[in-house]
Amino acid sequence: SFFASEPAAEFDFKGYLLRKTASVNRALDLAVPPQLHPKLMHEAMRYSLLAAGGKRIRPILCIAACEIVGGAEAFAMPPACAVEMVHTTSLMHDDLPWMDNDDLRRGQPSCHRAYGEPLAVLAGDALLFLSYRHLADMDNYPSGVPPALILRATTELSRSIGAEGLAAGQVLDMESTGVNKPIDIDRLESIHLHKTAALLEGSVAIGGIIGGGSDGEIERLRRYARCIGLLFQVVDDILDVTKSSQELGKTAAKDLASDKTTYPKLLGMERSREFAEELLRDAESQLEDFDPAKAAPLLHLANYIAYRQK
Ligand code: GRG
Repeated sequence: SFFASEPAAEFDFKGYLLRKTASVNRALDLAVPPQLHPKLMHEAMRYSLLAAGGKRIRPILCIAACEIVGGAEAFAMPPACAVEMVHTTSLMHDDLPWMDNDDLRRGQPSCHRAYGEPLAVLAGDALLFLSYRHLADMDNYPSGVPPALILRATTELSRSIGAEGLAAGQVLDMESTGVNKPIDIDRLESIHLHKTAALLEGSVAIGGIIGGGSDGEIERLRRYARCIGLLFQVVDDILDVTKSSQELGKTAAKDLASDKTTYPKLLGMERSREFAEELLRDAESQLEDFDPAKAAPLLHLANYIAYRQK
């Protein structure tokens, strides 16, 4: 861990994560039924979404944002499932041979390795459209959620995925990859803001909207999410370097030779660590005006992203 001190542990963050992960997984399992026709397509959707589940950071952020403004978990569960479906689609497509070309995802064969490329595209598309249906269908909510809020949330989801969000981030990233394409810090930040931060921002903004948050509260949640989005990437880059130097020889040259621009390459390790600390402090400061008890999950989530070891 590269920070001086970690937050005091009065709040049972581990228990919180376990509880929320379990309820998100239950809801996702119900959201994509297994036995529908065409069978293989539903199997591929469930494979990527459920068989090798990820950390569920986005749905948990969505629920925590709903709760910090006073909303109940049940209100945030449909959008929480929707953002995880979108995230899963982006990974299924990102792994394809003409994108990142990854054979493995979360330790298992990537969707296109398990089901073939056409199905990885189409099952991903199906999951993406299911995300909208799941978010917009009033039947998925407890009674009393105003339809206008669901409409706002739908707009928000769309914004975080498309030409202002995820998809743009992937294009910016592709355009910046290659040994003869050195990029500067603003460009690197723009890639991460679109590719990673946009969906995190969408997740908390939607949680805040569905929970009935004020414009001011939602704006602070957005700033928080942009900070942790960048933080996620800076820490990722730092861990890449520390990992390489531990696995002496084998991968030590990998980072230097890779055509990927990273924060340590642009800023050096010392300044990258400082930047990570600044981002964590900034994220934390966005939570200051909320009730501390309600803010604990988002505070710990930011620290979890900062202090993680992989
Ligand atoms: C239109 C949905 C859509 C996608 C098309 C392929 C693509 C554009 C975008 C790819 C974006 C991408 C791969 C972003 C990476 C984001 C990221 C930080 C992934 C790792 O997230 P974690 O750590 O993963 O939350 P887990 O496995 O825990 O879910």
